[in-house]
Amino acid sequence: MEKIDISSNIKGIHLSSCIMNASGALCSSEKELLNLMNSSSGALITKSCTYYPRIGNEKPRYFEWSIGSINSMGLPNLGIDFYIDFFEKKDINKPIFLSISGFSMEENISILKKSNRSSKITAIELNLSCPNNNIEILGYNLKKVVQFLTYVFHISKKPIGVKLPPYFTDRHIKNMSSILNQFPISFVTCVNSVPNGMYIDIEKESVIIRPNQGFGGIGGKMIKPFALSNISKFYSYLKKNISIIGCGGISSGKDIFEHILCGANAVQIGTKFINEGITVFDRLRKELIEFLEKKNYKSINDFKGKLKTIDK
Ligand code: RRO
Repeated sequence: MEKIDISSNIKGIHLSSCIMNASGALCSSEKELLNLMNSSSGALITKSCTYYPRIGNEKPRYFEWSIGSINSMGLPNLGIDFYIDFFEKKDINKPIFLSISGFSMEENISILKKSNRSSKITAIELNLSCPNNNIEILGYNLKKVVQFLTYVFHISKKPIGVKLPPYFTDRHIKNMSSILNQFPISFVTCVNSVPNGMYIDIEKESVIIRPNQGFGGIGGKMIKPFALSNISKFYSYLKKNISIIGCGGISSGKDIFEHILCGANAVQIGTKFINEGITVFDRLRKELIEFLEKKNYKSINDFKGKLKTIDK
């Protein structure tokens, strides 16, 4: 019998485990979604969807090495109608998050209207941070974020969260937080991949991915310090009724502990899920429980957001 409770609550949405997939990681097709539904993940999030299906960028568009991953997928997805129909026919045993990433305000509004009609979709994660669209990263344009969220909250009947890009200055996070604090946001997910990275194949003296001259979003182990700093800063600036979902560089139970210590309520697994497959959720769950046992913690609330600083 498990003594340790790793369940989580995201503004009233109950997750039996605080560990879920990251949008984009093995969550696009019917087979992948079924796999996730049958897994021990505490929730499921879809690949960011557009109104119409997209095949995405030319391959090679994803590469992984020992400490990171680079991608320029270009939003391959099956379109909103597929995701709504897929869940409509299923018995659902965990919260379903629909990630959306339309190319314009109008497209996002049309997607949101469709998702309103689905009783199976628990919440929406608005992707404000796709690094590979060849249009700007919305999360870096605070004026547009205000316009966008104003529209969204007029239209959507579902709980709404936002997936944010990594920020690199305190002021940027402070300003973004004061905007988010003005809306009835349920959660923020920190962070999407770090934009405009590059990996070089020195044998070929070439970039490693084809799209966008080889530039792409960086994920995996090497981005954990940026995920942790963003979670920690948002935790200090956001109203306490906005939950934080941590994402970035998790490959062990201890990494999850760090995300929660910084203030995350739940965590998403991207690169490591792609690398290890569906059993990653069982392994991480076990590792987290064993670590909490050693620490003598009974639930994630015992240490969430309690990161210490070093006194003078
Ligand atoms: O599909 C992508 O290229 C992609 C997206 Br929408 C995203 O949000 N983050 C990412 O690393 N790749």
